[in-house]
Amino acid sequence: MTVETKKSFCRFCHAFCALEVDVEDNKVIEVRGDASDPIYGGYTCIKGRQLPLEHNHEERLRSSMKRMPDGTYEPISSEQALDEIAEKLKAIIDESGTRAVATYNGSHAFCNGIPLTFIRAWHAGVKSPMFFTSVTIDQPAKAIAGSRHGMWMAGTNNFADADVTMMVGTNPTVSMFGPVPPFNPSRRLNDALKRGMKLIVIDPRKSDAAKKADIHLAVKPGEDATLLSGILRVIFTEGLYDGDFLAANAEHVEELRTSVEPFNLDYVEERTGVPAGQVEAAARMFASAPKGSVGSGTGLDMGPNPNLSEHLILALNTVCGRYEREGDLVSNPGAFGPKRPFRAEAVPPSPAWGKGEPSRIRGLGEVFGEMPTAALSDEIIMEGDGQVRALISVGGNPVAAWPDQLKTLQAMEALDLNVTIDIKMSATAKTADYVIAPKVSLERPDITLLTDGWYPETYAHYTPAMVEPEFDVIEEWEFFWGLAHRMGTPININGVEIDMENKPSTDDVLDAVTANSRIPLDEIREADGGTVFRDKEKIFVEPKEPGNNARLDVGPPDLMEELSNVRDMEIVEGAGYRQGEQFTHRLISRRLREFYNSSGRDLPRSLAKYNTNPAFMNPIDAEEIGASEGDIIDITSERSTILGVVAISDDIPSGVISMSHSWGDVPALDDQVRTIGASTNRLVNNAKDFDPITGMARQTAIPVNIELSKAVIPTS
Ligand SMILES: Nc1nc2c(c(=O)[nH]1)N[C@H]1C(S)=C(S)[C@@H](COP(=O)(O)OP(=O)(O)OC[C@H]3O[C@@H](n4cnc5c(=O)[nH]c(N)nc54)[C@H](O)[C@@H]3O)O[C@H]1N2
Ligand SMILES: Nc1nc2c(c(=O)[nH]1)N[C@H]1C(S)=C(S)[C@@H](COP(=O)(O)OP(=O)(O)OC[C@H]3O[C@@H](n4cnc5c(=O)[nH]c(N)nc54)[C@H](O)[C@@H]3O)O[C@H]1N2
Ligand code: SF4
Ligand SMILES: [Mo]
Repeated sequence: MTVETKKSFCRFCHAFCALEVDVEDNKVIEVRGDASDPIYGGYTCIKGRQLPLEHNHEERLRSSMKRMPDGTYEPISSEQALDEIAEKLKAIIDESGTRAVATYNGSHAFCNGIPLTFIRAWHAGVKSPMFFTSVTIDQPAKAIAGSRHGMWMAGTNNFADADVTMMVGTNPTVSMFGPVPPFNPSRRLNDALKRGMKLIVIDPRKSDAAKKADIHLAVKPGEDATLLSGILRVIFTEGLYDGDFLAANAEHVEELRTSVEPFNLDYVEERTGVPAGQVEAAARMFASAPKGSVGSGTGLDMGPNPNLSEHLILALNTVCGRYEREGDLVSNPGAFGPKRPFRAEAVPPSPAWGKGEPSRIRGLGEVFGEMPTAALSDEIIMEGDGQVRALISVGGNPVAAWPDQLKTLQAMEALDLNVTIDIKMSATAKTADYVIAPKVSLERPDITLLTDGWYPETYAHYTPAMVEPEFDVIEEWEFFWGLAHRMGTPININGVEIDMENKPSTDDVLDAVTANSRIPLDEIREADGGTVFRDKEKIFVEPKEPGNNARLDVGPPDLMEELSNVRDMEIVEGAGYRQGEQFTHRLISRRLREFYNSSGRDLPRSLAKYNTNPAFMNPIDAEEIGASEGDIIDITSERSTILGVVAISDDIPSGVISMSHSWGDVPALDDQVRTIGASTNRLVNNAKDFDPITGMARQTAIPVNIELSKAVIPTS
């Protein structure tokens, strides 16, 4: 058998690195970075290099599964599963209405060009508003803050020619996220530092990014709003702001200035642990550089006051005028998005909440057209009109990822119909009535839709399927098409009515998804591999439209009130938030290079690096509780206790535990912590300290106590 080499791209994570794929006998046998690719230049990571194993893994589901009355699973054909599930959905809708039917779309609905669009359209056809995604347990604050502050149509300054970059709670060279474009971000960051770009990192621990920073502000977890206010105060008092830009394009500047005024540096130092001199230096470094912006990640948006904190990020860019201006080159006008103008003007605030379907839980409701995932377990558990009775999870793992794991487990049990589409028997799949086996990435045609706007130039990649699986697996959209076909509901994508009698091909669906593309998909299909598309005429940022007086709102009254409440909080001894709370540590979230949320925990080369999610802690803290490397500790929040495997590290400050999320399983398996890890979401209380707009629970900076565990855990 000969080996054939074809071009494709990795979808183990959302970075979509360009690959060369060796195929033999309809089997993926090896992948390499495509060195000829103009954007990625051959980059891959340890996860992507294990793609062949992911495809051929012995534990991969090669058929869909149905739960039997005794709790075991038996294979079921996808057509039979669809018949049964469609029947059940129809019965539930007849009895309880369409609100009883929800979908949750996780990270692997995003690492794929079709599901989000297709499943939204399915919801529209079924008339169910209950569309949930992982975004609302991730960084919903970004969309909320943007909708309240407004956005700059031409975008913030590019990373490629930035003189300064500030990163808050993000670690781009590991996460492929944040202000560095996630295409070989290590190289991009190193190149930028070599050409003289200054880097400021705000992170409690010495993260990979912090190790490269000119200034690292090791903020006490969860105190970012205070620190960012301190930075803004320095910029105002020292006159380092862009007065012309503010006068022409912003409103409520005075309100912002007076609101940050009480955040004097003594106070900021006491509360955040960052020395006053460092706050000053960071503010000067950021504000005095001509170009460059601040961006944030999960470390900011999962903490307390996420919308306020994210607003302060936007305000910092606005106050320093860190936007592309009239005459600047638009380096990436996008391939798959529609043609649109790029003008040097504000897109005014338009709050992305308070409309649409109300949630029955905690006064929440729709945010930017989705329902809040942090309240979905309550929507399932709480009886009464509108109760969610059927859940279809797509490429997500609620038991691992949703805040408040014990409540999530209760919800999974309470469902009348629990379906998950997953490549393996995940912690969630083990609670499901049906597990639908999907194709894995290299088995499907796909496009670089998610990353379209992040490229430094207009770049796009269409890949055909590399191999055709010889067993009964279907794509996510095929599952939803199959349901709609049986339920008699329509699917309309970008004005294209999908044929509901004869199943279209994946390429037909991709055509519908990209119906409004600036660059036609057929042109992208013609290229072999990832390609940079250069416009015949360069596109430059146009002047503001005459008569347009839209302004960015840097100091909306409700947020200024929230900021004043933050300032009024008493500074608590130890790690609690409120007076009377007795906690010694704050547990913070982080990512590990070798895994993608709960994915990768079956890949040997990843497991050789970590076979658990260690509880990283400072040597002094370990000594204080008598713990050594590899010991088991109890980590206790006000919600629950989990076990953690100690890993001692000088990179973690005293008072902080740093742990990766989405590990572990159900409580009955806790004694396997050394090989399956622990669920940090069991420490999270989704009904306390939640964000009142998005429902976002506090998933980092969680107050905890630690002690050497009395649990007897086998060492291997
Ligand atoms: N405490 C705490 N909680 C967190 C976070 C945190 O930092 N701290 N992070 C949050 C964030 S940012 C996110 S995005 C969420 C993630 O939440 P989820 O997306 O719900 O969790 P994942 O573990 O990414 O789930 C992905 C699932 O998709 C499956 N899968 C892999 N490939 C495919 C495929 O090709 N098709 C299909 N159908 N399935 C596939 C995997 O086996 C896995 O079970 O978790 C959130 N939860
Ligand atoms: N290898 C790998 N890559 C991934 C993922 C993965 O699991 N593994 N997950 C993907 C997903 S779903 C997402 S959303 C992105 C997220 O991308 P990022 O947001 O960049 O995620 P992290 O790498 O966890 O970086 C968050 C940083 O915030 C810091 N932090 C924690 N708490 C606080 C705090 O209170 N304040 C401040 N200032 N910092 C804090 C942590 O120490 C950490 O260094 O990554 C994606 N990429
Ligand atoms: S960073 Fe790694 S996992 Fe993500 S797309 Fe690239 S090779 Fe795949
Ligand atoms: Mo995420």
